[in-house]
Amino acid sequence: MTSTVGPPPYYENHGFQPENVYSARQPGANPYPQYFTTNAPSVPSYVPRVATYQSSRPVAHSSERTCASNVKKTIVIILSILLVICCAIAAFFIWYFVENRCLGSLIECGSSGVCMPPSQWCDGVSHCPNGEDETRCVRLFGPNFILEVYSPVSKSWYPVCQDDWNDDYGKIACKDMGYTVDTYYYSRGVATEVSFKSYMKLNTSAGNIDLYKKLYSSDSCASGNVVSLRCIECGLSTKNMNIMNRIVGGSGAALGQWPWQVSLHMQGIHVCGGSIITRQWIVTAAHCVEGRFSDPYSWRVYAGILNQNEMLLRNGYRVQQIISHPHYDTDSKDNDVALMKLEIPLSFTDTVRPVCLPNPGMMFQPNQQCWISGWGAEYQGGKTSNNLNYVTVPLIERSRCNSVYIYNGMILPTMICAGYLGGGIDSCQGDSGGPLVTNKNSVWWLVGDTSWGTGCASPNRPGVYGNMTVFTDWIYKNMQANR
Ligand code: 4AZ
Repeated sequence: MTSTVGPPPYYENHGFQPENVYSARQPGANPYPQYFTTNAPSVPSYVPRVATYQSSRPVAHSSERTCASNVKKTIVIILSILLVICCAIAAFFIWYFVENRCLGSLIECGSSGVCMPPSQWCDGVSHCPNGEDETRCVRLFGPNFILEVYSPVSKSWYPVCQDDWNDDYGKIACKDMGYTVDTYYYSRGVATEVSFKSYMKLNTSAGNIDLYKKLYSSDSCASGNVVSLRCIECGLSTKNMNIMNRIVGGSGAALGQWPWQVSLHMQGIHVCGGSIITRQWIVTAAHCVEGRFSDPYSWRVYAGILNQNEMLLRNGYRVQQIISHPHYDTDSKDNDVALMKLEIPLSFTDTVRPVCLPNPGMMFQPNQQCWISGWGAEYQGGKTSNNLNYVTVPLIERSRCNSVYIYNGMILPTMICAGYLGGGIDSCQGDSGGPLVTNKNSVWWLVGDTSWGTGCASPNRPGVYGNMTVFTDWIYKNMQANR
C-alpha cells in the first residue's frame, strides 16, 4: 500500500438488489418481471396504394398538379411514419416475449424459463429448480439491520413487527440468508424512526407451520417496534484506534485492528488479500482466483497474523471451494468478486473476526472515510510488504471517477473508486481482494474489495474496488446454496 489527502465524496448504497443487478437491471427497478397486458389495440395491416401516373388522363393545370403532388407527398410521409411506428411496436413485442418468458403474473425462477405463481414464492416450500422461490424472502435493511420480508404479491419489502417474534424465528431468517445458527447474535425490537405503512406480523395461532406462512401483512404493529436481526457479531474491531490515525506510506497495523483481513497464499507466497464474513466464508477478488489460481486445494488462508514471515511457520486454513462471480469479466474487471469456503471453520477471537456485509438502504455520507489494508507493494512495482499496512481513503463519486481525465467511462456500476486525485496514497499490487471498509453506527462495513487501478498512487488514477453493495445478494445466495 502506498500512502499523503483530498475532498470527501457521496456514495449511496442502493442495496440488496435481487438477481442480475450487475448486468442489466437499474438500481431501484423491480427485481421481478412485470406482467405486460396484451390487450393493446391491434394494428391493421395496411397496404398503401399509391396512384400511378396515367397517360390517358387529361393534363392538369400547373396549380392543380402542384396541389396533387403535395397531397401525394403528405400521404407518403404519413404512411412512412405509420410504418416506422408499426415496426417499433413489433420490435417491442418481440423483445418483450424473448426477455419475459412467463405470462401473466407468473414469476420466472432465475433465468430457467420455469414460471411460478406469486403465491408459491416465499411460502416455505421450494418449487423452482434451484430453489430461487425461497432464497430471496428476507433481507436486513439499513445500518440498524432491520429485518424485512419480501411480498411477491405486492412486490415490495415489509419490516417485521416485533410482536410475538423470538430468537427461534430469528435463527430461521438467518439460515435463509446463508448463515449458520452457531454464529446467531440477536433479534431485538427497535422503535421505528419512520412510521411504516405496513408490517409483516406473526400469526401465532397458525400452529407449527413454516415461518413465511405465519407472516401476514398488517397496517398496525402494537409494540411499534420492528425486528433488528444480527446473524453474526460482525464489524467489531477490538483495537480501540483513533480513526483519524493515518500512516504515511500506509504502515503500522496493530493486531486486532483489522481482524477480518486475511492473507491468501499460494505455494507459500502471499498473492492476494481477503475479508472474513463468516466462520467459513472469505470474500476476495475474482481476478485473484482466475486460471491456474482457481484450484481451491493450492490455497492457504492466514487469519489473525500481521507478519508474512510468521505465516510461513504456520499451516494456514485449507480452502474447500472457490466460487467466482459468474459475470466476472477479465478485461473490464466487471463483477470482480469471489468467495472462498474454508474446509475448517475459523474460531473467532479478538484478532480473527468478521466484517459486516453492507445492507441495502445504507447511505454512505459525503464525508465518509474508508480504510484499506493489505500486504501489497509500498510503491508501484515494489515487492509485497512483510507487515500489514493500512491507510484511510475517501470514496470518489462514480461520475467524477468516470470523467475523461480520470478513468474515462471504465468505472462500471459494480465498481467504486476511492483515494486521492493528487496521488500519493493508494492500494497496490498484492492488496487485491482485500477490504475497503467504513465505520458507521460503530460497526465496520465491507464497502468494497480491492480490484484494480492504473499503477499505484499516481495523480488522477485512484484505486478501484468491487462495489460490495451490489454483490451482497449474490454472496447470500451462494452461502445459502453451499452450506
Ligand atoms: C493489483 O495489481 C492492484 N492502485 C491493486 C490495486 C491497485 C492497482 C493494482 C490500485 O493488485
